[in-house]
Amino acid sequence: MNRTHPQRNGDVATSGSTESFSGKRGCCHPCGAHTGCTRRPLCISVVVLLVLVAALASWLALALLPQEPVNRLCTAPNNKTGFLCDDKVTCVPASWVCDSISNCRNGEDEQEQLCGDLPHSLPGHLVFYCRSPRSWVYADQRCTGMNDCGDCSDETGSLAACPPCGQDWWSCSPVHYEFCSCIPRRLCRDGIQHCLGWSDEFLCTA
Ligand SMILES: [Ca+2]
Ligand SMILES: [Ca+2]
Repeated sequence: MNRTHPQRNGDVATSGSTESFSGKRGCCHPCGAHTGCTRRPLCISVVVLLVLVAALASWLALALLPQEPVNRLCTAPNNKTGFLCDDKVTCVPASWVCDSISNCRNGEDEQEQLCGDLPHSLPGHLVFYCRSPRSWVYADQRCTGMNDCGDCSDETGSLAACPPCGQDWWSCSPVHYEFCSCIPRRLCRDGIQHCLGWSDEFLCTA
């Protein structure tokens, strides 16, 4: 009698069960019992592809998240409005930003993104808009005693809202264009008229 016995190295159908086949070969487990050994590279490829897709999705999610704007507001020496450098320590006076001199260690006060379209490319806190249309000065030029706007709107009136003349200044109507409502006391009693009513020469005390 000729009987056909199952072949030891046969395929799944002739070996009797997939489990015994897999156990002997020691492969194909990651993708399930019904896959053949010849698919193992395919299993690995699928896993690698999934990992890549997950990584790409994560990167895209991070890239598309709205970036938190860096808060650059700080107070520079002499209580001036300033620009905070990346080191989070150095505070550059507003008027030092975009002056073609790098004042932050990495030059972030001069970068194109900041200086490419003045004053619109500047953070709002660095800019003071004068009363005259399209005129602006840096925020730290407001209330300095000097007429930076040209129409004194950075020194007098409701836009600037400056405090009265400081102790180093004398209040009067200046003769010279460079001042607005105060002159430096060092100009008092120097023999030269600086106030319309001559108060700098007759009333001012240095
Ligand atoms: Ca600068
Ligand atoms: Ca000024």
